[in-house]
Amino acid sequence: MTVTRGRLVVFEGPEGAGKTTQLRLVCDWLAAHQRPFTGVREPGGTALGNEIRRMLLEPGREMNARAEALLFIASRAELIAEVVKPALARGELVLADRFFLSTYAYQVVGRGLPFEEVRAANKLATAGLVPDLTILLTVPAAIRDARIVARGGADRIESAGDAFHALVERAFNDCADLAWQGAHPECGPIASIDAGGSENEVLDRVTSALTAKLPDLFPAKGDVAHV
Ligand code: Z5A
Repeated sequence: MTVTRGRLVVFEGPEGAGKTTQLRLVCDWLAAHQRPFTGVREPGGTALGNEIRRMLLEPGREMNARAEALLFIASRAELIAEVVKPALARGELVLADRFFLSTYAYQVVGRGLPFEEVRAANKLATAGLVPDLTILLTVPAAIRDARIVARGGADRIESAGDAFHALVERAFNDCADLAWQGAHPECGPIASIDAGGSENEVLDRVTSALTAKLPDLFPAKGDVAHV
């Protein structure tokens, strides 16, 4: 029997946009409907990746921007080889909390690293794997800041300063543009979602985008099962 390759759906956006919350809600629905899936987050998700995550996010650790980019990419290489590709080969849906779009926003635009070189390093890590869909959550900085304050704690990247985070936010906003997506095929299709409002209001928008792009996995409202 031939197993159809699974699909890779990525949740992206600046910190506090609600990626982790929405990914968890979609995973809850998949589990409740006995649909096989694998949920991962970056950086991390493997023994090596978790060690890299600790180094990358440790407050106060000094790190060159190039080393930082390569560590994010190394964590991705391990995650793809150890977890993502095997799950896709089993025909599973893989849901990822961040992927290359984050490296683009934080390291290329935020840190100012040369795009083509970072893109080449990422290609080495992913072996050409492209997301089937990226859900990009966008919400004004003031709302995100309030959510981050309510959550508490700040890691090394979150503490990088307002100018850095303004660049990152602008980079994520640029990705919503179709011309940008055409010039960045390694990112795959991106659906930009307004992440303002309650968790359930955002979930409604997320599931509409999932249904529009992946109707075989996420049936429309009124069909047998809907998120
Ligand atoms: N990074 C990078 O630089 N380069 C890369 O290539 C990659 C990553 C892959 C990972 O941190 C850091 O690494 C990240 C980017 C960088 N750093 N920054 N800055 P992480 O994995 O620890 O954290 P994060 O991805 O930034 O998560 P986050 O800050 O928690 O954001 P989120 O996942 O989008 O938000 P959330 O956890 O779902 O929600 C945050 C809070 O808001 C929480 O208390 C929720 O209960 C609340 N929330 C969520 N949704 C709502 C709504 N709708 N209403 C009200 N409150 C809400």
